[in-house]
Amino acid sequence: MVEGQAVMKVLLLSMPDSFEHTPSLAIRMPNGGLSSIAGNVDVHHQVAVADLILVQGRVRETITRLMRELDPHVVGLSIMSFQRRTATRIIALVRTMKPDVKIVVGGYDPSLAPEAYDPLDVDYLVRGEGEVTFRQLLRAIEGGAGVETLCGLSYRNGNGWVHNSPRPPHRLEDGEVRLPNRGARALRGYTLLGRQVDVVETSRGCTYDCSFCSIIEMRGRNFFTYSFERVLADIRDARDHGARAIFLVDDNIMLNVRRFEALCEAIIAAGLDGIDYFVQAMTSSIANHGETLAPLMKRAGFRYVFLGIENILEGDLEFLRASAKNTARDQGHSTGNATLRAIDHLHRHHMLVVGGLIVGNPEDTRESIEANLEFARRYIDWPYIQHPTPYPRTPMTKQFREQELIENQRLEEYDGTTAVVRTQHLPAEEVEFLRWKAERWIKTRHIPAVLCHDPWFVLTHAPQMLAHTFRGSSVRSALNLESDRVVFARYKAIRTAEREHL
Ligand code: B12
Ligand code: SF4
Repeated sequence: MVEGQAVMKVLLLSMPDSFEHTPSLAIRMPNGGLSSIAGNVDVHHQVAVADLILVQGRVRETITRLMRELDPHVVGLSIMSFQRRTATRIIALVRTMKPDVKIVVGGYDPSLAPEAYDPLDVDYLVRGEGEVTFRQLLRAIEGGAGVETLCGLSYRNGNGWVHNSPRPPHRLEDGEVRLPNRGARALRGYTLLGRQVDVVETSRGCTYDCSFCSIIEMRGRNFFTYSFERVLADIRDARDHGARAIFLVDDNIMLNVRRFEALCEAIIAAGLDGIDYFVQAMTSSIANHGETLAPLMKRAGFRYVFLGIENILEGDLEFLRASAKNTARDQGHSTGNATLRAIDHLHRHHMLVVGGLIVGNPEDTRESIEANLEFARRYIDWPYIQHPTPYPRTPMTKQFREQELIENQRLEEYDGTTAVVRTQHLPAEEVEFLRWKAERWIKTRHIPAVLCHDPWFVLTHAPQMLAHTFRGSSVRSALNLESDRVVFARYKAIRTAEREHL
């Protein structure tokens, strides 16, 4: 440590709230943003990262313990919009325990709805990417310097919040963003169906503009990539910390298919193909390049591919502004929807399709929703069906407001599987009921695939997994003595209780 430097103790927290398709019983992933921030502070500081998803039933006790053990000068929270209410409670707890601690918020919600943090007792708000802004903020706090010139930072002066100019997205060149610090994690228990999981980034950004997605408002339309050398070092580091499954969390890794193919080859050449990889993909990239891409992905170790199908009906795709990324092409000419072709390529090479669909769009009828559910039943291995959700500042939110379709303003329910907007033809609750009723059964069909791959996990967790998927059911409902509507009402009540983390 250089003379004059003071060790700052920092506690970084991600929120415990999860949603229907990532039940914490089976899926508990680290927050990639916080590990990255931990890896980018000046090295003399002491940082601990606590992903509260790992302690869903013990949030208050865990924070209390960590605050006592670490006695941090700075506490940072990473917050998605549906986690805002929990974050508000955690901020109050932290403040009560240590009134003079500096509280910093960051992530999608503070970046896209900074005004919501006006009434909260926080000191700083980091907008957009956080590595460099947070590093500079710590330096300023450490040295007692002003923060007026720190791009991407909002702070309070005597008259309220001051929002400094935005920080342009990092170009990810020249080691500007250093590797994540996984050693800073204070809690254990990350899992993807029984295998220790980690997250790795190879790029940031996207040049599409799907109307439901927050990414464009967050960082503009751009795409920057890390070098393969760095990506492989990151994968090795995750593996050395125990990961046997890795989720590549890039916003849109398939924007550059040639680069992705080269990445698969690099993973194989580096001998890192023994890990299970999970990636999000555009259907068009897989459909149009699947002949060569799919076998290569399989060899590199890819197991689950999340396909952003969004909807199988053209009208819905137009509303979602997702037609282009779902178009199959032959010699440059459109040959229609890419989804089936993409699924076929993946299945032929024994990869599993997580099908991202969005039902409950403004024009949706019972029939159009059923058509999507039927599609999921027939072609998808793990359904990831959501409802359009008006997150802050997305184009979709504007449309829903203009059409006065938003029925539910309770942000903590904006978790993607709670329908909060109605269609022109159906109330929100009916949309959710249709999805919920179908999706539980589609999920059970995935158990054999998991059993073959991770038998021990299934044998030890199957009863709890089924109980979770069918929560709300009873002996009476199993005997058909109770209607699905009654079970659904119970499920909704359970879900409401699950949202109370402290
Ligand atoms: C990977 C991912 C997931 C993964 C893993 C989550 C995890 N544990 O990390 C899974 C699949 C589980 C997931 C689930 C969900 N996700 Co998600 N997910 C993403 C995705 C693709 C990438 C996030 C990521 O890791 N980026 C890389 C890291 C490095 O960047 P970052 O997180 O943005 O962090 C940077 C900054 O935000 C900032 N920052 C973040 N936190 C903090 C904290 C401090 C103190 C500071 C200073 C800075 C800071 O600095 C970081 C480094 O630069 C994004 C974006 C996208 N294109 O879709 C959506 C996204 C974040 N997800 C979203 C949502 C809504 C969800 C779900 C609710 C439902 C859904 N629609 O899928 C669930 C709920 C999650 C849960 N807890 O159960 C939304 C959030 C919208 C919003 N306004 O809140 C996004 C933006 C997608 C969208 N719809 O637009 N997700
Ligand atoms: S392609 Fe994916 S990351 Fe890009 S705007 Fe659409 S949903 Fe967002």
